[in-house]
Amino acid sequence: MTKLCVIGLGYIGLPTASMFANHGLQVVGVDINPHVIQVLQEGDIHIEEVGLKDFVRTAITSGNLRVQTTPEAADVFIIAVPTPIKPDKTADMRAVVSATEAILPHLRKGNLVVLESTSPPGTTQSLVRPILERGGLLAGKDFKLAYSPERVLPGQILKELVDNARVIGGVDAASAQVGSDLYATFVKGEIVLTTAVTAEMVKLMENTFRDVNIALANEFALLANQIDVDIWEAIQIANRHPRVKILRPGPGVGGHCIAVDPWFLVEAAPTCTPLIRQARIVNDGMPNYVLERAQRALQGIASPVVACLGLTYKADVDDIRESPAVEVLERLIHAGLTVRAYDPHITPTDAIKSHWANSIIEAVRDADLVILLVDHSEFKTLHPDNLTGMRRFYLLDTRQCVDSAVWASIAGYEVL
Ligand code: SAJ
Repeated sequence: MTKLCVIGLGYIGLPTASMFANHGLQVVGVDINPHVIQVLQEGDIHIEEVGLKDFVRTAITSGNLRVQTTPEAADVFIIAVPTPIKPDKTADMRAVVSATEAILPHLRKGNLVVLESTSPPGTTQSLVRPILERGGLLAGKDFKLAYSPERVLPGQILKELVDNARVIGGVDAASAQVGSDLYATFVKGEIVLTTAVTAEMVKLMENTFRDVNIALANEFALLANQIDVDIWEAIQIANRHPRVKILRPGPGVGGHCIAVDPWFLVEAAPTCTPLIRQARIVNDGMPNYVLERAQRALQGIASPVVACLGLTYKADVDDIRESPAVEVLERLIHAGLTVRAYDPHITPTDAIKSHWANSIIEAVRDADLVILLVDHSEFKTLHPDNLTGMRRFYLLDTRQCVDSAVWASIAGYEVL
């Protein structure tokens, strides 16, 4: 029986640890946050993800998954800790460093260490490897070392963990092979073997591809607004071309991945990445554009009240990290407007509490403008009749969320 130690029990580590456990492996899940461990031990989870609560509970009650705050000896160590971005747009690798250092006292001959955290190219070889070799064991010779990025979509993690193709990059071919054998425990998609640095680059390229394409859609939206074209209709028609697939414009790109990862490529080679940098700038500019559109819609209104519907970074998740919707909210407040916000997927943080409404009705009461910032399922059926109590009827839909067939003829409805 292989014993695993998974360091980091967040959006990736927790499903991964549970997945291995539910496939019969002995797993120790480690998180430095005692609150996370307590919540898990009480049979709950600290994040929202479809089907995850029952999945984790099954893993824990089977006895195959134990959770604790420190690592212990195991055959395999998986590092799945956050790699956020610093204010200067370079990667903050402190969690990877401390997770690797925490493994070091337990590292034995024959172990496999896999880094899953999204990381700048070269991290496995140049950052993780030297730390692990401090104890005298050599990567490739005494223990195996590989990089295998997670590529799952929040909202579909349990499905994509199994079905997606998986890339495993080793510091040598044997490390990649042992890593592949491990993930074959549950991965049904193709498992592709390569070098560690290629696997790191692949992960960053995927998210950068999406970021650049969303930036193009956003730029089209700005342009369409200036020349009075309905961007959604234009995209729909353009996408009938067999080789065109324009993504969806919106209030910006959020989440812990796509808004962050392209910067790791810019950091690696600033002079060859102007397009990647510019795409980030375009997407980061969208919350301000939403503010401008809101101000335009509110022109001439004294002491306007704005209702924001949706604060998460995208639909049907509870994650507000890097959320453009939160940034729009902050900008509206900063601009001196009275703002109320509602999101059915979150409990308000302290920063948001004073602007919080407990329902759509409460949020829109006496408002002069409603801005739809996230296309949550709950908002898709929003009907003009639900917006009763507004002082002035006006909806700005930044996500093409509501049914435009119902709304198009209604005065006071506009899309991004
Ligand atoms: N967005 C748009 N327009 C679109 C698509 C997305 O504005 O057409 C916005 C979303 O609203 C959101 C942001 O982009 O704010 C990112 O959302 P997303 O659904 O594109 O991606 P994430 O961040 O939830 O997950 C991505 C995925 N990467 C790719 O699709 C290439 C996922 O597979 C990765 O595993 C994940 O990043 C990650 O962890 O890196």
